[in-house]
Amino acid sequence: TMAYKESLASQRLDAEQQPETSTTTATTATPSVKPGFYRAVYDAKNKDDENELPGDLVRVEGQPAHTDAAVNEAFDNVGKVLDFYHQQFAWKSIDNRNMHVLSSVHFGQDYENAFWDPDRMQMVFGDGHAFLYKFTGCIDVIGHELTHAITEHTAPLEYEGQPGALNEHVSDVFGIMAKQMLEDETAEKSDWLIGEGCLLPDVKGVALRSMKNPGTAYDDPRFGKDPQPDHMDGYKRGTTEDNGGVHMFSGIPNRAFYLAAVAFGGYSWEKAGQVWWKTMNSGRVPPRCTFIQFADVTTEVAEELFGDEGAKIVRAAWTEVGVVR
Ligand code: ASN
Ligand code: ZN
Ligand code: CA
Repeated sequence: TMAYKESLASQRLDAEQQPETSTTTATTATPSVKPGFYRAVYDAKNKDDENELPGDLVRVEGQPAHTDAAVNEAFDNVGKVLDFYHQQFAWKSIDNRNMHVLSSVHFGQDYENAFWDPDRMQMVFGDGHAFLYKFTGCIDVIGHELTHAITEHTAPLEYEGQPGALNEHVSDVFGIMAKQMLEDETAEKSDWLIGEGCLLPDVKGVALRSMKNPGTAYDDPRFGKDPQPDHMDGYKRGTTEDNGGVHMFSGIPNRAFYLAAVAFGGYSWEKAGQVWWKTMNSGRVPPRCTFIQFADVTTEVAEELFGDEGAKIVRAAWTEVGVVR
């Protein structure tokens, strides 16, 4: 029922401002400094053609709220995700150079998806129809899509098979942390649901995905059951659909992140999130990274940041989902 983009191509991005490297690890205590973000929201006017994107410009930085709720939701939630990345990881916008963030709302007729368009370098949101809606209202969905763009600048994981599932996983990891920061929830307290609020009210389910319990997000006679396995026992090679099941097998690393975050305790972005962020910026994640390689790098980085105890926590999480022994 859901259409997926074919692939995420790597791309070069033009910088808006002077390059600035930052190695600072921010914490919750760091005050929010407006680092010069620039958001623009467009109305795609329900046209289905990607060639007509972005559409009509309706709201840019500094302008007051529009009459269209989807426009304001996209604008506000993009701002919250940019604040999250800046506060926790000292990262400026998509490319760390304050690249403008473009979003188009009302794409297509009854279009049930949201995606990062790598060719046009913008986010695109449909209105949904029978199963899903209100993508712009979910900060974790916006965080997920924006993270696809950021991943191209940190460790561009090929959008196919295991690296593709890791690409999906990383988008869920940073999407859920943006939501957890907004809701001031610790790892323990969080629901770990992606796209809670995006399922139409009559759908039997709670969200698009569950990072805590993959495979349990929905089960509806009309749309089927959440297909995510929560362990390598459920991993199948050779799936051609969905670029080799990138949205399916991301459940396995997702649960590992959840387990690590809860074991570390406190807010997810303080320990587990720092490990995953440093991993993506380590230069040790190749484009065709496998689950095992990713588990190894996160474990190494956990050791570097949090010593033996940190490495033990991360290793145990990957062991529990069957990626390593
Ligand atoms: N919402 C999906 C995603 O971000 C759309 C896609 O497959 N590109 O992964
Ligand atoms: Zn995605
Ligand atoms: Ca909730």
